[in-house]
Amino acid sequence: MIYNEEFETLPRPALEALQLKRLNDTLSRVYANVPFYKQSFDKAGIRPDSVTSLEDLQKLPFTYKQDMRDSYPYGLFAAPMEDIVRIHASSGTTGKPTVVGYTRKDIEIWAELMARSFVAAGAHKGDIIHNAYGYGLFTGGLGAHYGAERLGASVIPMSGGNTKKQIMIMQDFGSTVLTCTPSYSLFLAEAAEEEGIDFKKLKLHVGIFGAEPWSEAMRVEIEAKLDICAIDIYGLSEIMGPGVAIECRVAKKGLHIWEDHFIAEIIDPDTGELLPPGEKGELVITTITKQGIPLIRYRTRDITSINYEPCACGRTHARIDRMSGRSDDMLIIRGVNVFPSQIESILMGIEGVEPHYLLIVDRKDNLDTLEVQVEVDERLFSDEIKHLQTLSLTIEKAIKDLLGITCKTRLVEPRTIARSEGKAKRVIDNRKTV
Ligand code: DLL
Repeated sequence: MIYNEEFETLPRPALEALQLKRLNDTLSRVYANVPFYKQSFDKAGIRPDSVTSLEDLQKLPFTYKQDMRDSYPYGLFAAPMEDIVRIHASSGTTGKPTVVGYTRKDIEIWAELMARSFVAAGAHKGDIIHNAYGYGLFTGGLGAHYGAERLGASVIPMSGGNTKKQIMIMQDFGSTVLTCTPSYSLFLAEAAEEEGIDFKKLKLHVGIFGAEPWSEAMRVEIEAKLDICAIDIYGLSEIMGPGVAIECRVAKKGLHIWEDHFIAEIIDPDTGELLPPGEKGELVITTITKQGIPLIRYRTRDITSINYEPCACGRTHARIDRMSGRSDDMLIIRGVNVFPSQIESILMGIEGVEPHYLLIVDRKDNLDTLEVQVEVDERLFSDEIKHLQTLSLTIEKAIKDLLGITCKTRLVEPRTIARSEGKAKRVIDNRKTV
């Protein structure tokens, strides 16, 4: 089944012509309405009307997460605030989040692209969609919610957490589709087992999992434990939220990126050069229909490759490979984006803490864990133990308050953490991904 047969199966020449037209409209709009883009195009000597082919896109400068941070909160918006009907945000490299705004039309397009994504994953109107992505500033919850309603399915707005209740609802309400992070799906399965509930007896037939990296091995495990088909969905708040790309259930080989709304390029992250199909590099996305905050050549930092071969499902939109990592140091811990520098600035603001630390990320019982090892002032070690305990709690609370993640701290004596002569190794990530 295909949700929007006309657009999802457009022959490539027509699709590319549509992309060029929409690109030109977007370029004119950002040039006229966003001072940042006017300046950056002027600096590069480019006028919007000098872009006459999709190849010309390569002449345009990139947009970075830093540019969004520099224009915090609304500086890159291309529509007036009275036309913005929704605001979402995700973590940036400082305490300030990256802010995005949607016009009514943006929300409608997002709902349609999520509805397309649900159908590509094998969901349909009669499904009961159990949505355990978080509702709030994070785009996961509301993105999936609007898409499920657009499809005409029954959506259960569970949001994250409250695991026992999730299982009860899934069982009693007869949920047929599960949407959450892949790690949470395994956690749900284990929690169900502890409750003596056989997950395989639930009515679920498909899970639509994303927001964090996961591997093919993890898919095999999820499919076996939950007895469902596990589909990979990709997205990022800067570009829209969930539903930028999704695997189709028919081929389950690569994620179709909705090319009538986004132009994808794969570049060498070091040189910025365009790479040919099949080669791994950084995904760069240009939005071509967004009104609230259109982005030109946005550096996602996600590493993948692109494939334009026809797909067995009949969709003509290119497929990107499962994300195999990031070209920056962003970590995703229980779905929350975290930069080591954020933890560093929290630590450095706490009395008695030395500037040497190590973050150890692991996955236990299918949930991400974070241990923060940090050196503390020598005098604290000769002090009473309760002072160390208080300091640990202070650090854990500050990280929870500012970043929203739970961690364990391990205070160590000065000179315990290995020093490095080059780049300091701040993170040990023991989670298995690809
Ligand atoms: O995670 C949007 C989303 C919600 C996607 C629900 C899918 C499902 P952000 O919080 O802005 O948005 O984080 C975006 O998460 O740049 C990737 O590094 C990572 N990511 C998202 N989906 C996947 C995936 C949402 N399927 C960042 N595989 C992105 C690997 C993913 N990484």
